[in-house]
Amino acid sequence: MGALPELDDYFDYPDAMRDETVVDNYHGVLIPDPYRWLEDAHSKQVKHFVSKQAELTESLLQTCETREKLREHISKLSDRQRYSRPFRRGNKYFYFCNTGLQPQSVLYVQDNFTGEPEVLFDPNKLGEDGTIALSNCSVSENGEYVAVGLSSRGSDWVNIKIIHVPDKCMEPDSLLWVKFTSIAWTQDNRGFFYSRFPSPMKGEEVDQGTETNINLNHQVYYHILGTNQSEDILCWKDLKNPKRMFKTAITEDGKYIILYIREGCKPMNMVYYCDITTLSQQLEEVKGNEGMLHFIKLVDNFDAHYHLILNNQTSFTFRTNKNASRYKLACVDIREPESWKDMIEESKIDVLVSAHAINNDKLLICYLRDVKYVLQVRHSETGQLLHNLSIDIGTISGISGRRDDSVAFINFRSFLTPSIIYECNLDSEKPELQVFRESVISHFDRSEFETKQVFVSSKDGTKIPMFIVSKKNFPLNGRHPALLYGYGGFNISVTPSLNIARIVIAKHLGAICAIANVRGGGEYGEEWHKAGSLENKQNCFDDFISCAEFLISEGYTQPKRLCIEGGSNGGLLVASCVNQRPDLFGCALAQAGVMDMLRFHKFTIGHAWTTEYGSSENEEEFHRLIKYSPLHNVKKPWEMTGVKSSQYPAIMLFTADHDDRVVPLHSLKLLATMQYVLCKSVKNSPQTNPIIARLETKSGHGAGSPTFKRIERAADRYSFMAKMVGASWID
Ligand code: X98
Repeated sequence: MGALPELDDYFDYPDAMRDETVVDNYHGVLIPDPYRWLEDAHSKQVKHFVSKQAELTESLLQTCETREKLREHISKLSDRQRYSRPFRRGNKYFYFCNTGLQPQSVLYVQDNFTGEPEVLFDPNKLGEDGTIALSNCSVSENGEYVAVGLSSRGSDWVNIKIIHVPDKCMEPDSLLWVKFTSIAWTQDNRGFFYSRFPSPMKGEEVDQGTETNINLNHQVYYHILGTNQSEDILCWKDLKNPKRMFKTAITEDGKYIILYIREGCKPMNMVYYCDITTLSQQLEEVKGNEGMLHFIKLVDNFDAHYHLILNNQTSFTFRTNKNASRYKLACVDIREPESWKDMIEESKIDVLVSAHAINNDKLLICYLRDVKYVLQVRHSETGQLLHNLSIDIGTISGISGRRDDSVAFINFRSFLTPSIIYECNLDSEKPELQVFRESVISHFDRSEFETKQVFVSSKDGTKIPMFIVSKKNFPLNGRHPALLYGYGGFNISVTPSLNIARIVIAKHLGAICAIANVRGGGEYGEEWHKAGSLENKQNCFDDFISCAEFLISEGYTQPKRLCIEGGSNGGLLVASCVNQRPDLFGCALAQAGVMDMLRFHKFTIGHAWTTEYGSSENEEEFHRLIKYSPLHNVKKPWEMTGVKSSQYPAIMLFTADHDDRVVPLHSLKLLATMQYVLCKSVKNSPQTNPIIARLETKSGHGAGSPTFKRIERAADRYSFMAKMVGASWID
């Protein structure tokens, strides 16, 4: 184990002007915002600030001894063939494959199941050094056309293009200003429904993905193949409720379009439907009078979440959390919309996380039991359990197959298992999982590692599950470097999954990697989610802190060797915990975090998160947010504790110029604030641990990031961690 760093050099952080005149009045409370100018990403001053910070960070990273070795080893273990599940449309099969280090995965097609695969679309050929990602892919019913959503430089914006499968050529159709969309083909293969926002006013366009303006007035359109986007038919909008978001699906029988309506990120939505057996005629009418499709309201309130699993004519089966925190399947005949019946009742312990209708009357059901997946075959009309399909401890990360397929393809992964794709014939008397494709990692011997799950008592006594991945047989001597990861929000469960970079740091830095399933996620259903949102948000931080304390008290590590990590909502988790317990950690990595809790709702899709956090526009919620908003709670620890040497852990914030999900201003403002409060405003500050930011270009919130960028980011992140917690390379 290496010595802890002695970072006596005072960092010469770039100057950042403080505009003391910017002060907001929130319900009578005055809150200064001296770095408001950092919100204008296009200004010269911000570009200058960003480039100076990037220079400083790079100069520090160059001193991190493990950076190159990490890059090399993560690269070596990433260099393996990775396949997606195949899926069938018409008589063709489609799948994605990445040979290893290709920036983006390539789309393949083959005639029938045993045909020779051919490249259908390779996003790597689109120039821009691998930063154009395929974010959506939807194939027409006859397998003749593929609508692909292309995202540039990590932005959430999507440009839909169409590929003609027989000649593999791109059609001239090009759909812009598309975001947060499904692509739902009608079964006549004539076109599809998609959702978009209004295009910006002339003169207001900037480099797509760098805007911060709020996304409002989502609308559903129907695009007819071979036409110009200006001719697309508006099918749904709701200008009276500009924050509502729409997603469409076509039932497998092709008879109905389902409109899901959400407002915010709560697992709650309305459901409307429209009989589209006479779609052509309806579209003509809609087009003529600029009206909308005639949708019928099935669920017209935001009481619960509903997702259609299957229909038999007018009998619809939904996965829902209506009066069922852990979800259930419920049926309704749409001719009697008031009369719902449970088909699979809520389990007393497990969360029903997904259901897929395959082979006519079979359902593949996934449950989550203490954060591990359980897979079952049930009857689609009675819900009766037919078979338990035994799987290892891990995650079912996806299932493909439809009612007219007898075979399902099932993706499995775990902490020490890269993706396995199973094939399961649901037509057989006793369906079994057979390995269809398995990703093999050379130079990786999983028997060197172990995974365990512990349950940590949080501040209020709630048991928090935590996975621990490490090399086998290490002594609990309290000296190991440790990485603790968490997310804690939006009903998102953090389930077992292989992370190559973490395997590398477990092996070569002797690190133990812990994954805390803090409240706010969906691990135990909606109750668990609610217990970590709105007025309960502090529970997330308490849980994470308790997990850190557990790692210390049980002899895994010690504060100076403990690094916490999280992204997005997890970036907020990390930054809040650092503010609340700066003494507990040696290093913190906060990626793309929501850091300004008073203003997040003003930018891009931030308004949708008020269902999780509340809003500073509401007085009661303002008082809650100000208590934990990372930007507003940076305090000098030596003043809080009276201990002169107390300081913040080493901190690396991460953001990217095309992150239009959590816009960069959050991290930039927090960075300037921390550098000022802890360092620049104090003569001979005790804060010698660095506070820096990795500011990426041509990148966004994370999705669609090319392989080489993922590798570089991980190497930078963990080489910084290694230096800060005193971990040296073990061969
Ligand atoms: C979002 O903000 C997700 C954004 N988003 C979507 C899609 N639909 C949405 C509908 C309503 C609200 C938000 C929606 O991406 C969507 C629809 C169809 C296809 C694809 C996407 N999320 C939160 C986030 O990114 C949590 C995860 C999803 N955050 C960043 C929360 C705080 C930090």
